[in-house]
Amino acid sequence: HGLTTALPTALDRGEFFIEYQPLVHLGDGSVRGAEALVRWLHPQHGVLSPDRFIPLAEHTGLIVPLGRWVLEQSVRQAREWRDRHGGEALGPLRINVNLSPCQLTHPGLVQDTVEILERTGVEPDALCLEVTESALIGADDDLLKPLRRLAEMGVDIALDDFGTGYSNLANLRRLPVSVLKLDRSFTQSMQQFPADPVDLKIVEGIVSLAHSLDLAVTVEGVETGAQAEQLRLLGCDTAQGWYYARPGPPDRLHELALVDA
Ligand code: G
Ligand code: G
Ligand code: MN
Ligand code: NA
Repeated sequence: HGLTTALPTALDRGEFFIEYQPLVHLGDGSVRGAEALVRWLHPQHGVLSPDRFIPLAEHTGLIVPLGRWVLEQSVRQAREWRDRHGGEALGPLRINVNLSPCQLTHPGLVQDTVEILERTGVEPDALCLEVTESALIGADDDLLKPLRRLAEMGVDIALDDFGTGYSNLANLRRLPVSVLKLDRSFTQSMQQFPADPVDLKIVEGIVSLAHSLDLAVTVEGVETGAQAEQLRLLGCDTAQGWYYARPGPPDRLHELALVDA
């Protein structure tokens, strides 16, 4: 239908834009970075969420140039935050960018990323690439090679939506990941305080395993202070969700970060 025909030219027309959702340190509440979330300002339909067009972009192959554009814009934005905000005490604000499985298999991924970091003067360790757990299930060495290269350079790799698929915990050891992003469903089960004892045990187990493998744990979808407190007590490191801020324009992130600087 309409979206399919409009998508190929949307990038050239400048119809995509990026919102940023803060990543907050659970220990001290400080803003440490943000996840980049792409939107499409469609001339007829208004703002479309990625769920509406990312699958289409993957299907048509546009995801490769679109993903490269998102990466470049987001890393430029991180550079701008660093220039304006400094962040000597906590380190520069970090930027998380989602990678679709098609980008993983595209041969230009490593070189594109290196070039973008060089052009912008952003350190690799200020960048985190998010890959879904399902994209890496059964991944062979060829698929993991580019991620390993990036990880060796200092880029963080996060396993997104962790815990939703058939998590193969033993498999974690061979993946070049340094962050687990715990799926929103775990946060939702922390609605009451105290939360369901079985869910508490599961999250406790995941956190303990992650930390023993030197992985940081980020939780998604935090909507209440009670959830944040529960997840902090369980040892989670970083949180993201409407309780802190909805995805928004880049200047808002800058303001949020300055408040507690
Ligand atoms: O904020 P929200 O509704 O917008 O995001 C919905 C989904 O879209 C999330 O699962 C997120 O991972 C995905 N997404 C957002 N931005 C990008 C992007 O730039 N590339 C890819 N591949 N996925 C994205
Ligand atoms: O990459 P990923 O699938 O995790 O993208 C995050 C998605 O979750 C986006 O659609 C974002 O808008 C949404 N989101 C972010 N914070 C919250 C929250 O606190 N509650 C809910 N229900 N959704 C959220
Ligand atoms: Mn994500
Ligand atoms: Na997610």
